[in-house]
Amino acid sequence: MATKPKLYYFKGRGPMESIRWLLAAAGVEFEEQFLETKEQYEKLQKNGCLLFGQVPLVEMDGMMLTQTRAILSYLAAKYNLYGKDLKERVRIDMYADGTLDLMLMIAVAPFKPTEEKKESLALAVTKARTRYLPVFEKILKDHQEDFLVGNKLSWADIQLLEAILMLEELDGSVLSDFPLLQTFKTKISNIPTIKKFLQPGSQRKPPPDSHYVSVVRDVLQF
Ligand code: HAG
Repeated sequence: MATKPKLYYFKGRGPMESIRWLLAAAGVEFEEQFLETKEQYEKLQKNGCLLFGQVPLVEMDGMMLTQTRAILSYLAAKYNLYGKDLKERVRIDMYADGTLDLMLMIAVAPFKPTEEKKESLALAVTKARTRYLPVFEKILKDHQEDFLVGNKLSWADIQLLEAILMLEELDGSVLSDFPLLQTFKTKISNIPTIKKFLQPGSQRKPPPDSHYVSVVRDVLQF
C-alpha cells in the first residue's frame, strides 16, 4: 500500500494549510510532523530535505517537495483537480495564484507589530472586497457553471473556499455583495470530502495565535 504523504510544518496554518485542504478535498490521508524546535528544523536542513532552507516540506512519492505552489500544482495534477486541458489548467493556475497571494497577506500579518497587524488584516479584507472577490463573482456569472473552471471541481475551487472561510473569520459580512460566491461557498462546502475536513477534529488548523507565532519565531530564529 502506498505510504501516506508526510507534511513537515508548524502546528498552524501558514502556506501549508492550502496543501492540507487540497489533500483532504482529494480524499488523501496524510501524516504530519510538527516543527517545534530549532533542532528539528536544522536536522531537516542538514539532511538536505529543504531545497531553499524553507518549509512547507511534503515527503511523498519518494520525493522531498518544497515550494508551496509547486507542491499544490503537483497534487492538483496527481489527483485530477487540474482541468481537462492546458487552457483550463492555466486558468486554474491564475485563480489559485490569486487566492494564494491573498491568503499569504493574512498568513504573514501575525508576525507584524500589533498596529501593523491590524492594518495588514484590514488591507487584506479590503483587497478581497475590491480586487479578488469581484473577479470570482464575475467568473461564476460569465461561466454559468457550478465550478470556476469547466464543470468539475478543481484546485481553484478548493482554494477559493479556503480563502472565503479565512476572510469570514476576519469579517463575517465579506460575501454580502457577492450572491454567486455565497452559493458557491455552500456548494463546495458540502462536497463530502470537504464537508468532513470542515468538521471539528479534522487536520484543519485554527487561525494563528500568539503561541503559533512564538514557535515559528523560535524555530526560524527571527
Ligand atoms: C514557499 C520559512 C527561511 N516560497 C516558499 O513554500 O512558497 C516560501 C516559504 C516560507 O516563507 N517559509 C518560511 O521556511 C516559513 S512559513 N522561512 C525560513 O529561512 O526563509 C512563513 C509563513 O505563516 C508562516 O510563518 C512563516 C513566517 C513568515 C514571516 C514573514 C515575516
